[in-house]
Amino acid sequence: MATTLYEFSLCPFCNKVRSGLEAKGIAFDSVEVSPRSKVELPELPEGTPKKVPVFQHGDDTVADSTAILNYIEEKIPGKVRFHPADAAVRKRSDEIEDWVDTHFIEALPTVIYGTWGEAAKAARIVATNSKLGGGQKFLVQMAGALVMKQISKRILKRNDRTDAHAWVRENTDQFASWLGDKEYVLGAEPCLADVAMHGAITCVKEFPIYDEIMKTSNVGAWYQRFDQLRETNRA
Ligand SMILES: N[C@@H](CCC(=O)N[C@@H](CS)C(=O)NCC(=O)O)C(=O)O
Repeated sequence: MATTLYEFSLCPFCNKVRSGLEAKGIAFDSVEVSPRSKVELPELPEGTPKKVPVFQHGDDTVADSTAILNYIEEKIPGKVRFHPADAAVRKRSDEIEDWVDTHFIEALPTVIYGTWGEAAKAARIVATNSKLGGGQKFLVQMAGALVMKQISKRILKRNDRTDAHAWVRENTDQFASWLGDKEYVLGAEPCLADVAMHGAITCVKEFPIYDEIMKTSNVGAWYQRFDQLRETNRA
C-alpha cells in the first residue's frame, strides 16, 4: 500500500511525524512541498487548511501532525507502540505532546531565522530541497531570508521575548524537569510526547541551538536514546 508523507524539510510538525514513522520502522515515500504554491499536495478533505504535514496511506488522507501520529498508531502501529496503556499516563502524554506543539515549536522559528546567519542557512536548506532552477534558487534564498527574519521578530514580540536562544533553553529545561532521570519522559517506554519532542529537536539539527539543547545533560542523553531506537527500527 502506498504510504507518503508530504512535508517541508524545516517544518517541526513534519519532523514529528517523520520521527514517529522512523521509530516504528514504517517505510514511506517523502514529497517535498513547494512552500508557496503547495501544488504537490493531494486533494484534502473539505475544510482542511492547506498545510503540511499531510499523510497518505492507501485511500486515506490525513492532515495535522497529531491526527497523523494517532492515525498511524491505530492503523499501522509498526515495531513500537506510543500510546501508553494506562489512561492517566496516556492523558499526560497527550498533554506534553500538545505543549511541544504550542510552546516548544512556537519558539523554534526564532532560532531558525532569528539572526542573519541562521536565516541565510534556513533559506539555503529550503532552496536546496526545492525543485527550482539555479537563478530562481538564489532569489528564493535572498527573499526567503528576509521574510523569515521578519516572521521571527513578530513571534518574539507576540510572546514578549527578546532572547530567542534563552527562550528555547527555558523550554528545554521544562522538558528536562519532566524527564528527570527516567529513560523516556513518562517512564521506561517511549510515548507520543517523546516522539513529538524528538521530531521538534531534529528540525533544528543544522542550527547553533541544537548544541545548546544537547548540553542539557538529561535531554542530550534522552535524544540519543530515542535516536538509537529510530536507527535500529528505521525501515
Ligand atoms: N497543527 C498543524 C500545524 C501545521 C503547520 O502549521 N504547518 C506549517 C509548516 S510548519 C504550514 O504548512 N504552513 C504553511 C501555511 O500556513 O501556508 C500540525 O500539527 O500539523
